[in-house]
Amino acid sequence: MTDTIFITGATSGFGRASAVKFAQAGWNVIITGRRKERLTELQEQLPNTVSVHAAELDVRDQEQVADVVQNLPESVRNVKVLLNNAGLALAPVPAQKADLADWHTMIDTNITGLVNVTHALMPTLIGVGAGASIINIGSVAGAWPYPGSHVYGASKAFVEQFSYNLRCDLLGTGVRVSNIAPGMAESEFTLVRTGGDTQAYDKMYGDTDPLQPEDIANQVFYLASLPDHININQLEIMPTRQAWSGFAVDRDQKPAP
Ligand code: NDP
Ligand code: 8X3
Repeated sequence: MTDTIFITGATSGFGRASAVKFAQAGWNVIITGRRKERLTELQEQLPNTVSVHAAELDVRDQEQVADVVQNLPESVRNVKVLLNNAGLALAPVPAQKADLADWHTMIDTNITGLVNVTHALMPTLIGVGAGASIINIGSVAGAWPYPGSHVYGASKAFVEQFSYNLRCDLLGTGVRVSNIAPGMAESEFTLVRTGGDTQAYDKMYGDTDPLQPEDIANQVFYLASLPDHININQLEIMPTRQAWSGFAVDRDQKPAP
């Protein structure tokens, strides 16, 4: 039987690149996201030698998640890999200037949405057993604090700990759980975070070599293709040209802005 991957946030970035990677490798793919036209466009580009099922899905909507999972066509019902990728950062400002609505949107998407989809698909994954995987997309922001990360980084810390905790409970089922924690990667992420600021996009990704969505897709595929007895708990990945900075110190004499 052909293996199937269920991808959240397949309309852009890592999710889209993963759909392409897995479909080209002969997997059936379930592509989901809110933007229907993007799903249609992607579906048309994927090889017709595999089953591709596109479903409009807002991961925040628990009923919609249940509906999509319950109504999967027979050809893609036996989901072997869940890629919990849908997510976003908002409010690139200090916490004290952030909009509370943006905080709620990040929590609803990065935490509640991921939990919704995981809960809905766990029985299927347990049914598949050995070799099945939940692959969560966390972030370096879940482990390393930086200004302006506030709720975004905290939501990704949830993803990391949830991944580890799931492993404890799924022990004995054969289902693997991994957290991928990428650093800077070029996608629509910064456009979403800044409300469409193309200058911020150019500043973020220009004059350096960020990770590309295909780099993350390759890691997702690597995890899914490992022998059944291997579980990589966490993969933290940065561009070679990204590293950490020093501690910040509040001084009486402020440097000129
Ligand atoms: P993109 O903005 O390119 O893609 C984000 C995807 O998430 C889109 O397909 C979007 O689809 C989907 N999405 C957002 N909100 C929802 C929702 N409510 N319901 C369903 N889908 C949703 O960004 P990336 O590919 O970079 O981001 C993918 C993941 O990687 C995110 O979890 C992000 O936090 C994480 N990440 C990104 C890094 C980076 O530097 N780019 C680094 C570390 C982690 P649609 O709008 O159509 O619903
Ligand atoms: C996205 C990476 O460094 O912008 O999760 O937080 S970062």
